[in-house]
Amino acid sequence: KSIKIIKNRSDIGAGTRGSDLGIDAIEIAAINEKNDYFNQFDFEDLETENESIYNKVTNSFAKRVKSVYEQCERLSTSVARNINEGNFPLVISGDHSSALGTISGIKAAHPNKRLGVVWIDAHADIHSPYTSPSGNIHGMPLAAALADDNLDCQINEVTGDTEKYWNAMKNIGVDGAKVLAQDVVYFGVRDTEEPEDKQIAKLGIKNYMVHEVRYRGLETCVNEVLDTMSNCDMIYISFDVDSMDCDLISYGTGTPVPKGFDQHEIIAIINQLLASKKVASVEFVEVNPLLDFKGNKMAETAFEVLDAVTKQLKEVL
Ligand code: DIR
Ligand code: MN
Ligand code: MN
Ligand code: MN
Repeated sequence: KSIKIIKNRSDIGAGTRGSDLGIDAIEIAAINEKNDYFNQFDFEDLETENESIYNKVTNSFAKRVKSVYEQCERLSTSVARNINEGNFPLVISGDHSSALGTISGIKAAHPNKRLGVVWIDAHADIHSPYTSPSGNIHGMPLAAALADDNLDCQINEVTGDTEKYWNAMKNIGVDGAKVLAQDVVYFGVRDTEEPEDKQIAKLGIKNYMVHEVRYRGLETCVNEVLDTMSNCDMIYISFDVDSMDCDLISYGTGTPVPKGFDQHEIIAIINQLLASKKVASVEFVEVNPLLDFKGNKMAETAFEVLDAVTKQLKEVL
């Protein structure tokens, strides 16, 4: 298998612009340390519709939902095609709404295989338009992948195009749920809203918090994850850079949160998961260089992770 980089330059699911520039910021980080990483692999640069639509907010409970839906479709199609061609899709995206596209593409390529999802993030991203306080779809990809709207906690009245395109999102790649709640685990979630807390408790999704990973040992925790996912045929890893500690690393992301992981912990988590040889795709999201007051520090750190993870990938593919 060979690695295929998929560049998905879209920021329309976030509340702040600029995560679409994260891909270039990561490339520049590589170039500045004279690492020719981005010349080593084939890549695809997905089409986007960022500029024309960003300021037209018409669906306030799921902002820009038609375009997010279309972008997830593009990514899903690319991921599915690459998997079918025998490539390993290494996805670099802007905002995290993209994760629905990647997950959908994996399932489209292997509809009968069971998928586990490891979500490394400060946020749970399990809102639906019915519960979202912000209407930003980067807070919703996991709910779409689970095809669960959490109507028990409904606060918004969702109608018209918002409802139509949200329902369409749940059917990208394959119809309905792409993953079971029992096959999802979080790492580092520490900034949630109440409807998310209730949903996580109801669905019984395990969250390996930063302090738990440190006191129990990272290897023990990841082994436990692989154990609970022993019935999964494949695993998808979603790495939101805000899972890292904003004070320690950088504020170069849309919603920075303190008290997160450092980059070495992230590398260790991902590389131990990769060693299982079950990982079908890894995705990097939410680097926003426009918000980085330490220069390009977030992208440099994301590249440090990308480079280390790629070395492990080359070993296991
Ligand atoms: C918040 C922030 N939970 C929301 N979410 C995310 O707007 O739904 N930030 N995903 O990265
Ligand atoms: Mn996220
Ligand atoms: Mn996040
Ligand atoms: Mn939040």
